Amino acid sequence: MKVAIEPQFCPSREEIQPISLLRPDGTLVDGAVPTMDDGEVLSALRLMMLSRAFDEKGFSLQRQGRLGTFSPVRGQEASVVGSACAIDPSRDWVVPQYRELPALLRQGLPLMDFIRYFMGNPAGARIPDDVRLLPIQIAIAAQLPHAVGLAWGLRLQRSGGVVLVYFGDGASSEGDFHEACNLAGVVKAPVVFFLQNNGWAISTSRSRQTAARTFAERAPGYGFPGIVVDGNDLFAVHAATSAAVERARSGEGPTLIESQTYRLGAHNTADDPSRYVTSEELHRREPLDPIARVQRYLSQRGRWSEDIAEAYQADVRAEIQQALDAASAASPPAPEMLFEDVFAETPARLAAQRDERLHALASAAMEAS
Ligand SMILES: Cc1ncc(C[n+]2csc(CCOP(=O)(O)OP(=O)(O)O)c2C)c(N)n1
Repeated sequence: MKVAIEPQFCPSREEIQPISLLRPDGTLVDGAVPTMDDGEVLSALRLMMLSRAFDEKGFSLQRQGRLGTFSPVRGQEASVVGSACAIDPSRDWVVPQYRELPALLRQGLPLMDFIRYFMGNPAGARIPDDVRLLPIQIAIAAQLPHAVGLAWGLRLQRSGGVVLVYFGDGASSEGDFHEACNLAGVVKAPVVFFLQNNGWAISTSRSRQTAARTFAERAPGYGFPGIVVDGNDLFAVHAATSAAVERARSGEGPTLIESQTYRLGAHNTADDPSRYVTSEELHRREPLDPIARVQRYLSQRGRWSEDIAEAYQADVRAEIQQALDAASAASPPAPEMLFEDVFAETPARLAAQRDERLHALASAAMEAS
């Protein structure tokens, strides 16, 4: 007799609707109750506006040669800020990729340090001891195994801390993503995998990244839940991340959140998106701007007006200028700083390289004088 072989696990064709609480017009979805009060929404909005203003300033500084290549957050502010506001910086950690400035600031990193980092000053790479943050990671997905190791360690120490790790849709195609998810599921690491699906990995579109309907549905294969959330909706992101943090803190293990957002600009200051994004597509996406959505919500509650918007704008610009002035006034990096802050104790071979370099610089200075 012939046995019919039917696979038990098949990709489903069913449409997945992302979790959404706040509509683009600023009204709440029926029955939705925000997990943030007005005061919290206003501080989240300020952080989103600061991030947007920094993107603009940073682009012009990069063009003047005062800042290195950096990746703007533009379009993803609700995704980054909504998630970052769901953790407790006094015990939880952020493990970033490279497009999460407001999450770094919320953890307590001084903006001046971020600027110094992008000015090429190693002093800016030194994270203050009381700031629970790992360094910016440029090697795609390499931060994911680190995040799981950190989370597992926090669990073994019974610290109650949770790790929020950021990465992109492109990063999810790397082997590190699989290894990290697999281990996290096995040891029930208290980690929230926060995948920002911004439509692009530089010029590779989301449709070229995976044949799966969503990125989040990979999670059950590792033994933990996945959530798809409207990443331009501050409240949905905050609520979903809060639930995942709660789950991790109570010992139930990881969650994979796919935040469906959109990169409203260039990949970084070296990119020209007009070569691969049509202006029609950008035009279609502009109304989804996460900042305008929160402002509409607050206006409807009588908590936002043009005057308040102007005051916030002036305030964030002043904060950025102050940090920029401080970073520019700080002493330029000394040559030996290149060799510092990598190892707790400098290995002999590195010390030898440092001494050789300093000796060469001193000889060159003597010859020039
Ligand atoms: C291991 C590795 N491979 C390739 C690159 C080059 N690279 C830099 S950014 C990027 C795209 C990453 O896309 P995604 O993970 O979706 O994040 P996004 O930049 O969209 O936030 C690539 C391939 C890299 N930095 N590291």
